[in-house]
Amino acid sequence: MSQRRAVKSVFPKSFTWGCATASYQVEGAARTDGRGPSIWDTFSHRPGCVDMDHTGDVADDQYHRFREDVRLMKDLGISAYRFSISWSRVMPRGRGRSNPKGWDYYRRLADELLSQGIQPWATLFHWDLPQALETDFGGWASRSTAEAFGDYAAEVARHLSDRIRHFFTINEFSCFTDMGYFQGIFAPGRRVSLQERNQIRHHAVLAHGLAVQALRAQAKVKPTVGLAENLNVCVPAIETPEHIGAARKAMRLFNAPFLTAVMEGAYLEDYLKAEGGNAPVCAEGDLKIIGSALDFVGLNIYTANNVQAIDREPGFELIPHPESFPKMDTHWLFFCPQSLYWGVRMVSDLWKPRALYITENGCASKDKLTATGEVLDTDRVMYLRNYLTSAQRAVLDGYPLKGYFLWSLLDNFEWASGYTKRFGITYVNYSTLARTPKLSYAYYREVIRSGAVL
Ligand code: PNW
Repeated sequence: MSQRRAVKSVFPKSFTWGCATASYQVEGAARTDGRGPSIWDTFSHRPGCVDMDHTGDVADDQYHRFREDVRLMKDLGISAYRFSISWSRVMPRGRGRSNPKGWDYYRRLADELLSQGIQPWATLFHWDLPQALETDFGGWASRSTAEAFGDYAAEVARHLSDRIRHFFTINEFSCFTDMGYFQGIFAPGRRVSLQERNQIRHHAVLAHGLAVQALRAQAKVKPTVGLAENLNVCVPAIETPEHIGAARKAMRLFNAPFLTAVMEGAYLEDYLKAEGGNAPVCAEGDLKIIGSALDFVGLNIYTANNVQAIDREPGFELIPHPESFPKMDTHWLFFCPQSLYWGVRMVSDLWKPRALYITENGCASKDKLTATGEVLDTDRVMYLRNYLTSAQRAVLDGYPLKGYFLWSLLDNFEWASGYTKRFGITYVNYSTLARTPKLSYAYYREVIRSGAVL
């Protein structure tokens, strides 16, 4: 065929296409303009905690280069940018004194986005807890941190809700609670007991609920409030009613401490029974706060677990990934495109949220610059094509999937892996901080332009 075939749009015009990042991973400027230290500054500066002892001191320097990055977004054609607010940049000790220069930065960023027709979507907490709260209270081990988070959310609403309408309270509960305080592989790198782990989880979901209420109470214009959760997605090993039912049951239980509690305003009996004497202690009214109604639910989905039905209790079984299961360039990132469809479908069927967004999806690849200065990441294009096809299936089935945010706009500080893992659709040279759009950037631009998977 000599002529270019017109592609039929599948995603509606109103579909939100975006990219996501997080403060500590991209901003840099760690000691600039009065920013206080966070637990990730402390952790990354402790030898041996992060690969190659990399830190977020400079990262992508988005703090100084945000105009260039907004241009990249504009050329890409996205209509929304998901970024996070560094709590210790705006409140250096986590509570009390505010830092005007910190608020100014997020105002400048929001204004630049809006001037280019891009909606700012702000996450209040993407793991960079102010160090002072860790030092003074033991961080998330204390209920005081949840309360401080509610107060901080009220401050965010007061300072930024005139220009930012979309808010995520918290990003990914399990990563900063379990991985930070129980496994100790993320900041603050502690290894607490099972009871403390469960209490920390409780403080995290409580903080989310307090923030939902504070944002609504203090916002100048009615905000849209949700969260971004990397739920444990269960896909049926085979798409039969039997296995689908088993996967749904598994999903509700595996997410019991976090998303299930948030959506149901209750802890499952099975979760409490399994934890026994280590179950979290709740104050009166906590669960009602945790279950505060949301405007939308954001799902960070990269991979999934296969589940099959069995004819003994509990009726389902998780199938471990065989050694030969294909993976992207990270040990946990199994290639499982149907996770987007099943994540959306299961959450819809279980809890009927008003709206759903994929708030993160993407992969790490071993990207290399060619001699001519290109990055031809065909593996990431393959990943995105398959995952987006799966998102498209959810839209075609009529599930309320309203948008998709790709992780990430730029290569950035990948937590304990430092800069060794690249998740961007734009390549960052960490010596010069030059940005080079990859092949996957061009691919995503075409998907956005045509409203269909190509
Ligand atoms: C998410 N896991 O983290 C985060 O929200 C991002 O900040 C991060 O850069 C991105 O995904 C890529 O990793 C995750 O072990 C970290 O399954 C670990 C896991 C999942 C998500």
